[in-house]
Amino acid sequence: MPQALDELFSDKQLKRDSASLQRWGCDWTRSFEIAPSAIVFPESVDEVQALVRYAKTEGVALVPSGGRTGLSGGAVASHGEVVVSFDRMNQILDFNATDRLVTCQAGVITQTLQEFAVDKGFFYPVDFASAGSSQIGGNVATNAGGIKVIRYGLTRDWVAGLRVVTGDGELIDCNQGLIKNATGYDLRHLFIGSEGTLGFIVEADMRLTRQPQTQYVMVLGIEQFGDILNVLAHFQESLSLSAFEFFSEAALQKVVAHRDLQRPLAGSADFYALLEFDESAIDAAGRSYEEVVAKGWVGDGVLSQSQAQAEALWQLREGISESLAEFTPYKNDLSVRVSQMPAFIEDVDALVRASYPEFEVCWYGHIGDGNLHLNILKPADLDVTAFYARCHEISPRIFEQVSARNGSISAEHGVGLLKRDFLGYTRSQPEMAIMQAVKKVLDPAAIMNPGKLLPRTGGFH
Ligand code: 2HG
Ligand code: ZN
Repeated sequence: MPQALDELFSDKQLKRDSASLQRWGCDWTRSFEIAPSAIVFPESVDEVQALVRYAKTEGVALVPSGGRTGLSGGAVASHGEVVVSFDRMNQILDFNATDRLVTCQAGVITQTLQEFAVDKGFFYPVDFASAGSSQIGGNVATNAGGIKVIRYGLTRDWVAGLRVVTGDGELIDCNQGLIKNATGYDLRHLFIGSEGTLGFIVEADMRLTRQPQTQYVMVLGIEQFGDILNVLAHFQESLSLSAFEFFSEAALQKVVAHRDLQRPLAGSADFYALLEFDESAIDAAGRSYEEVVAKGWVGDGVLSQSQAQAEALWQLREGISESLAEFTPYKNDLSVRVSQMPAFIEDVDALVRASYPEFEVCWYGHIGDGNLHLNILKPADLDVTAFYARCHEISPRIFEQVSARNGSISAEHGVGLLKRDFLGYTRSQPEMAIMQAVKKVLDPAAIMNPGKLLPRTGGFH
């Protein structure tokens, strides 16, 4: 390890012990080698700039690290990289009620921003199960989505300004928190979702909105996969939903066992939909419920009677991912247009049944915005490498279905290492060539999260 890191950072900002390397060198994926050479904890933008300039001169690869809750290996350091943790840049720097803007350092935890907004009488609406550990910088770098996208959109929609340190060590201020700014290329959007491959986000101006009404949650039991979308369309005819999530009985069983939760309904169904809506929509939701039951799409349902029950019902959906971790799942995070979803689900379901007869498969996700999570569970007696090899054999066939419907092989989890070699199923060759050319401009020494996102084909990175 070059001596200079010790000169750039104090003892408390630099770790090289093996427990720390293992802890900060990975995300929630469990299939990649974890082998960083050091972890650094900058405390200021100046320190990030100095580090990047040093890394560029010395040819040291850097891996940015937020809350490490990613599911695609975007924050994994497998090749002796220096991990750049934003844990010590975790302050809210500014708030302006007129602008409805909060300026966050990259390491602010998502939930801290959500709570700060509520304290100020506002609302930060992007939400997901890992909000308690994920960081704003990571959310922006992966354009995180989550459970409220049908009402509030993605992280991208809440970023008003970004300060970014490029691979040259330059600090650039993108969009200055403005609403209107018609001065050419909006570089802010280039960095959103770039997974640290173009620059490191050091500060973000995040937009807030008004607090919503009290939310109610309904869970419905549905037998036919295809009817889930009929139910969605039917409810949307008469009310605005804040969320429309689904999960299969197999997924429900896992989360109920893992968190020791109550099942939502007296009986069971093959699938469940979870809907959330404003208090003022309760009557419309009740009428829609009667109608979807009458149509035979829904067998039974439950409506939250209290905030505590609404939260308990949400746990049935939000706890699924964590409950599957012990099965070393192979994760698919697919999206197509909502209109394409029924045919897409039918094709993927048939393919999965035929391809993985020996594996348990859990379906769940944000079906209201066209996003499916398909987790294939490793049988206890199969070795991880053999399991992943088998999944990698089948993945291209699933991705062909995605491609045929102009969908995405990574709706919200990012590309990282896990999906990198499959990027061509969603992005065209000319697009990938442009992405590589852009990377070369912003990261000429190829030190910013190298090997992530962009395929290695073409001899670049
Ligand atoms: C969710 O929606 C997360 O729960 C995780 O995006 C999905 O674990 C997954 O596959
Ligand atoms: Zn998700």
